[in-house]
Amino acid sequence: MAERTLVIIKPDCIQRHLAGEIIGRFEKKGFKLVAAKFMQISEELARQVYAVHQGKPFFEGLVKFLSSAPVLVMVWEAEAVIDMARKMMGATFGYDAEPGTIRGDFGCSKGYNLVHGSDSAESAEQEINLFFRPDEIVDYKLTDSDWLYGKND
Ligand code: DAT
Ligand code: MG
Repeated sequence: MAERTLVIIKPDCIQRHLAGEIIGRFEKKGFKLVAAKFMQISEELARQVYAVHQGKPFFEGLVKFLSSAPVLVMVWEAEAVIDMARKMMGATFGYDAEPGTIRGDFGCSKGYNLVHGSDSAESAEQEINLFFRPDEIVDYKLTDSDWLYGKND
């Protein structure tokens, strides 16, 4: 089965009207959207999403930011999608991110960074389970998948 990753279009990205731009980049790349939810993340859930950063100096601010306004949470699927999505997002902050990446093209903050993407297969599985029940992830075939991926999908 192709890999899956959790992507969050964060509060700053929604407020800056950039959600469509981000979705468009992943669509055009050829990733398959298999789940999506527009919601406001509770402080408790934000703590779970960023549990690995608990104790770091920026943790409380990060939790406050992620739960401050609505987000769009998505699951995207493709071979090696975890690494590809993170490459497309760029370095953690727009200040350092290369032009051509999402963070590099749309941000210059050292605090807000528009998007979240899972960083490993383990965190992807864990993060997807935080937001979606198995029956909320849609199983279907893109009609152009042979053209997108070759015949090896
Ligand atoms: P990434 O989002 O690139 O995976 P990360 O997992 O290291 O980055 O950190 C999670 C989030 O925490 C990141 O999106 C923004 C915030 N963050 C990371 N390092 C920070 C720092 N030094 N100061 C403030 N916020 C930080
Ligand atoms: Mg991370």
